Amino acid sequence: MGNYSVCWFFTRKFKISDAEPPTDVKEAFKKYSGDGIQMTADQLRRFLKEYQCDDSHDASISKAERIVEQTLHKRHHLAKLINRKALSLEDFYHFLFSTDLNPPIKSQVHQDMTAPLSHYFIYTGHNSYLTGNQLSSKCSEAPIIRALKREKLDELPTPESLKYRILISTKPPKEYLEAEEDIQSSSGLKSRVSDDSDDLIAIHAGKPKGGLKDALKVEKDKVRRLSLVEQALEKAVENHGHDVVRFSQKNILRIYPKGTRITSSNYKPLIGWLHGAQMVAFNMQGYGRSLWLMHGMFRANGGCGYVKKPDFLLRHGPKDEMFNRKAKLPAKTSLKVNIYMGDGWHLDFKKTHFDKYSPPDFYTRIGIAGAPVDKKMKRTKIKEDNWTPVWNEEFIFPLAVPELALLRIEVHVVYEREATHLCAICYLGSKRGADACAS
Ligand SMILES: [Ca+2]
Repeated sequence: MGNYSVCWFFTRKFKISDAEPPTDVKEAFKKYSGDGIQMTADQLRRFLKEYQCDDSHDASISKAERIVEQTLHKRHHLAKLINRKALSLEDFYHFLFSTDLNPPIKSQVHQDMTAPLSHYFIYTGHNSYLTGNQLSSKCSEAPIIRALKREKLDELPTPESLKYRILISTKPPKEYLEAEEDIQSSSGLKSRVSDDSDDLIAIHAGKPKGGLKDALKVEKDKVRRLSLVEQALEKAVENHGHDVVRFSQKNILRIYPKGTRITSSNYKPLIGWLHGAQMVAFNMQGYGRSLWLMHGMFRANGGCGYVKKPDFLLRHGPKDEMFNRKAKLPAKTSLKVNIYMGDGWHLDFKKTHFDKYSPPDFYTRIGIAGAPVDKKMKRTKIKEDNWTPVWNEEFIFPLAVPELALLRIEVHVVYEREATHLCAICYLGSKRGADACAS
């Protein structure tokens, strides 16, 4: 990592320095360890509860003991031989960096899963059987299996009642249509048990007859699923935003990528979510910022494939007012984020990957994807020639619609090769998510 050749006879030397823990980490260690030398399991438990706001049932002494043990085991291969049951500052710093032991968002379902399906955003793939682009790539079940492994794809009437089932959004099979023993339920949902005892559940897919306004009509005692291509949604929200939100309160609205996205690229998902669209269908085999937002969003609720829609999308005002994404709402809260440093990239990339003659120059872009009033991107300073950049910069984002705000963190290098981005995105739609990201 230290020497870079400039010419065949000349090399540039760069000091290799291990970044030390940020001041905030040192101060927290000092505060909770008491003596500033070792942090016991009980002291770590207090840190988790008070500082990390870990209010889960498992913020207990046994959890803290397990963390101490695992951290020591990871850092010191002979942990069993060292008779120590407490963390040093370095151990503590290592724990904070660990995505296994200190994940930014817990992989735990914590939202109510018993409301009707229309109350949820649902992780939805589009042409997920394609392995690459939309025209010439091969069909395979592998991308679907991969997508299912990434997030479970189950669905209908409540997520809870559909546990362990897979719902595929498609035209019903012929045998299903021919079957006479369909049971029409009062909600308009059809269900039938097929021979191999897999439940088939279908929602009537309403093809828009007449204008868009007609298609968005909410019918009494009947739920429908309406599919709109991305441009149709854009048009619909410009002219009938109010109707779109109302439709999606009771019915299922699916948005899908336009046909010209032959490279399996994706559209911006927020316009759909801000109008309550449950199924913002994506080319999961694609790549890029929109897909990162999609994955960030669905990490919110344990990666189960469902995220509860915020209440304001499910209700209307006394004069039938609906949520209006363009409204200039006042900030409800603000999010403070400290960007301390980056580490570990030298393990993933060759030392000349970004720049032949010197270590990379990293900077971070940070911001919010969400309602137009909250949307913002800022950036840190560029840290030149350092594989372990230390930024120590603070950012504050006022949020008017925190329920639908996603925190975007992207690390860039100034001399990019093949547009390499290193990225992390997480969702702030729940208190738990916001705490995790803010801490
Ligand atoms: Ca450089």
